[in-house]
Amino acid sequence: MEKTWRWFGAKDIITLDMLRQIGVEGIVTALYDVPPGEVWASEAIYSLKDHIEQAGLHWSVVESLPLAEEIKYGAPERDRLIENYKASLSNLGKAGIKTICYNFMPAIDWVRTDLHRKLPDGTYTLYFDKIRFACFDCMILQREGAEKDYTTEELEKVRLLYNRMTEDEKAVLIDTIIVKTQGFIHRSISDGKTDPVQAFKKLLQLYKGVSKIQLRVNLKYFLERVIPVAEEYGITLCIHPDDPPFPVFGLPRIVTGEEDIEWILDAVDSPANGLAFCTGSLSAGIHNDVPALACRFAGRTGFAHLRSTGLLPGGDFIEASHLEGKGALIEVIRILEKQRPHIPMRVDHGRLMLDDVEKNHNPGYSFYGRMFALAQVEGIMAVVQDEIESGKC
Ligand code: DNO
Repeated sequence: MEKTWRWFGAKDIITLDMLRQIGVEGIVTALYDVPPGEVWASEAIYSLKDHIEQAGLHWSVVESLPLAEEIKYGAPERDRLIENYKASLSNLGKAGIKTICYNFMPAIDWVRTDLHRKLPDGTYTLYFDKIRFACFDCMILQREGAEKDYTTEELEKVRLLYNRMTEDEKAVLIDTIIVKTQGFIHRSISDGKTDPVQAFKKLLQLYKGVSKIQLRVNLKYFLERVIPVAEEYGITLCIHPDDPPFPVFGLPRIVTGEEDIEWILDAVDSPANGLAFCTGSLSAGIHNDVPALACRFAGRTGFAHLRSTGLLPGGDFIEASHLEGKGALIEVIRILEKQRPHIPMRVDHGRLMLDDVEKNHNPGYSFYGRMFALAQVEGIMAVVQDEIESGKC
């Protein structure tokens, strides 16, 4: 697979020159300044593409070409927004960028409750703590009916936690769940001037009455219109699994495991309708056997995100080392290297280690931590290559 790296544009303190030195081959990036729903203009695409090429690299993957919420909850304006999406796709296609990642998570992208969980070796990782999450949901957000989603025992723990939390700790939890993890990936709740909890409540309101079935219907409506454009340009549009792959905030989730993925790929049965195989997101679902999913869907996988998680008692999960955990990267890499040797893959997330700790990296997107993980993944890839060449697998 091609070794790619998520790079956040010219303002990223991790420069393209640094990436060349650590063996990165392709860049995963986006026009981060364009709000979801607006057209990505050809000039802006070419300018970023040239900038990347001048550094001796190439723009391999767009992550993400984000969808306006209106497309997801099915507002009347969606047709105009889908036309804009099609225009962006064709501008990308004309510029030769053929792998495009997106997601269909309503209102909130990935969810974590702790961005600095200290490990025994002194490094830090990302963490999802179910009780801290429930505490935000029930006590801070005060979502209507939230209590129904938790057991009596969990709610008791939530109350105890809330009562001993300081105002500063509450502010950090809010910032972690709906601001810091969202702002850098095109989300609306990134403006420090607005009240994030109120803004998030409004966003949730948009999905009132949108069931899982309706959300699927809205995805199909979108795919039926955009996939023909992707086909015309040889683009693979790759849907990213929900992170985590279970319902949060009472919102429907439609990319959580085998049945969902099968449904999506069948909804518009075209190679242009593909999957971003994220071992990390999928592994956080107790119901998922990640290598089995890789076997099943390798043929429609256009992009891979490699990381792993460990599931813990009580519904928590931790982002594990890339060599451990339920992501089973050794097996998944063996499957993908055999069946999809040319697709781009990127190491997803990394620990905070060494000089990373002082830097203000986007959550999960450290330099040394990701470089370390890339080296681990490269090692696995080299062993698998050897197995394939020598006929051992
Ligand atoms: C966070 C990621 C997300 C994901 C996008 C894909 O690190 O899980 O940013 O890549 O949602 O569309």
